[in-house]
Formats: sequence, structure tokens, C-alpha cells
Amino acid sequence: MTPADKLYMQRALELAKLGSGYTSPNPMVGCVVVHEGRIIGEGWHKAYGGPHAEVNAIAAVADKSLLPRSRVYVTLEPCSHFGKTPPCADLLISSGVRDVVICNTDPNPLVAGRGIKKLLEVGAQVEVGVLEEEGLDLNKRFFTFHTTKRPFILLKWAETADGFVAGPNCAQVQISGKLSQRLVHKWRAEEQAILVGTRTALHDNPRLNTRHWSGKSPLRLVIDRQLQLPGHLHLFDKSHPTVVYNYKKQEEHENLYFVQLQEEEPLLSQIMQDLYQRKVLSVMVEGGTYLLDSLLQEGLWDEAMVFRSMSQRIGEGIKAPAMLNGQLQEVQSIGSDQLFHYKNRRQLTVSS
Ligand code: AOF
Ligand code: ZN
Repeated sequence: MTPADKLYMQRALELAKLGSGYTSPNPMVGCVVVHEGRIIGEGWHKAYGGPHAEVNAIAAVADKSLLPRSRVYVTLEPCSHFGKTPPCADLLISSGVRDVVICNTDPNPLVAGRGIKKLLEVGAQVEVGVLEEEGLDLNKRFFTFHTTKRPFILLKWAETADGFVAGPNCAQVQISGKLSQRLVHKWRAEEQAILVGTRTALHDNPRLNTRHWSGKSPLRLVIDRQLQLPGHLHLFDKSHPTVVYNYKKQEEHENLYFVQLQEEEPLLSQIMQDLYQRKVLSVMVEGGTYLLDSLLQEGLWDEAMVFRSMSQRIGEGIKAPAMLNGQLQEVQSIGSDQLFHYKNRRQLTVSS
């Protein structure tokens, strides 16, 4: 890998990011075409269902006769399947491209190495793994979804300076400040779904929508095993789709999807299977402590964002979840809160 390879792949990754928020459940992909040290075409996957990055990049090249002597940088293995668009590997081959640099292979079972195979079969030079880590991070939701067959799981909670998430008897306490709340709404817009447990739904009566940030509201998910939650809760206002995981009934009406799970099977893995089938690539879990602790204990999470108030103390109440196997990435000050960003150490070792 030359310094120039890194530079062009960096550019391709930047282009890929321009699709952020529009490509899901597809990944973000960027592509750069370089001829004799000059970029002659660029493109990215702009939106789900639309042309892939390579199609846009090749279309942007004015003089197509330069393609057989160009090097193409693409952040994801060119696809090999007929999906919403014809295979990108075929496009590159028929355009005369014989030199391709790839950041990540595509874990989608429809592709999974077949794109690279097609290129090698026509004698193309293919280099894989340039800025691999950056690419894995950029499309962490897509890679987690395809490699683990469950959504990418982001845990989020806010705790007081003395380590509580709620007062005695689950009394709601406003812990994080305005800036932190706004950040949470930004994350809501970025993830496809939000999950809460029964007690959080009951005691906090959350709306789980994106009010303090522009962007779409996620799919709402709530666990209500015995269907005991009252119908007047905001979660049941039918304003947007809500899945209710329970043991009692399977039923759908007006944005409410009751999904019946088996009592004798593990609850969390059934939820993850359902989300995989729904093609939900990512889920943020916003509480409560019991649900967060269960996910932490089962190692069923990828990243965690924990707000800790620097001043608020309540002395008693519901204890914050116990971080387990988290590798601290960063601590930021957000107004009067501190934000701790963790990654699951187990996940880190599995992927490396
Ligand atoms: C590429 N370049 O820019 C993207 C790729 O339904 P389709 O036809 O859009 O195919 C979606 C799959 O194609 C997606 O899951 C992933 O495997 C791959 N995405 N491939 O060559 C691109 N976005
Ligand atoms: Zn493609």
C-alpha cells in the first residue's frame, strides 16, 4: 500500500460518508478513479435503491478511453449480484478497468467474495484491505448486521454523579442536560430502532421520537411480556411504527405490531432474530437498568454511550447498569455532563 493509495482511499471514504442517513440498509460506499496521479472521476452511493458508487464514478469520467489505464479505489468490494442495479464488478470489467483497490470485502451473502473473484478471473489486479479499519468503522452497522446476524447494538444511559439512573420506586429524575438530550436525538435519527424495557415505558412514558434534531424517527420497540402496559402511553399513540414484544399475541394494526415470542426461548435472542428478519441494521437501547444489565451480561452489545452528571447526587434509587467488558474510547464534556464512550472489548477481539 503506497501513501497515494491511502490518500485516494481516504477520499473514497469521505465520499462514502456523504450518503450518511440515506443508504440504509445498504452500506455507505465511495469510489475514486485515478489516472496517472489525477482523479478523473468520483462517485458515491447516494441513496438506498439508487446507483452504486462505482456506477456514479464511472459515469463521471469524461474520457472513458482512460479507464483501462486507471486505478479504481472503492471502499467496498464491487457487487456481483443483480439487485436494484446490475453488478458493479461487471461494469468495471466491461469498462476496461483492470486495477482495483478495495477497502473492505462485502459480507452480504449475495456478494461475499464473488465480486473480487469476477475481477481476478479477467486478470485484474486487486488489492484488498487499504484503510480497512476506517471502512469497518464507517459501516459498522452494516458489517455487524451481516457478520453476526443481528443489529448493531448501541447502549445508552444517563447516571447521576453517585451512580443512579432513577429515584426510589423508579421515580423519573432529569439527569442529563439540554445539550446531552439533543445529542441523544441526533443518535435516534442515526439508528434504525430504539428499544426500551417495560418499566422504562411505564415510569418514563417516553415518546422515543426525534424532536430535538432533524431527521427520521426510529422504529420503536418495547418489551411487554404480559401486555400489562396501559394503552395511553405515548409509545402506543400510533404516530409511528412500534413493535411490542410479548408472550400473548401476534397482531398488527395501525402502526402497532405485536410480536409473540416463545416463553421457553431466550427473550433477547428472539428479539434480535426478529430485528434481523426486519432488516433493522442498528438499535439503540435506552433503558432501563434491568434490560441494559442483561445485554451487558450476555455481551449482546457493540458500543455504549454513558452520560454522567458531574454535580447531581440523589443518594438512593435505582442503580445504574454495571459496565462489563467495555473498553473506554473517549470521555467528552457535554455541558455539565461527562460522556463516556465504550466499545465492547469482546467484539473488538472477535473482529481483529
Ligand atoms: C457496490 N457498490 O455502492 C454499494 C454496494 O439492492 P442493491 O442492488 O442496491 O444491492 C445492495 C447490496 O449491494 C448491499 O447490501 C451491499 O452488499 C452492496 N452495496 N455494492 O458494489 C455500492 N452500495
Ligand atoms: Zn454494486
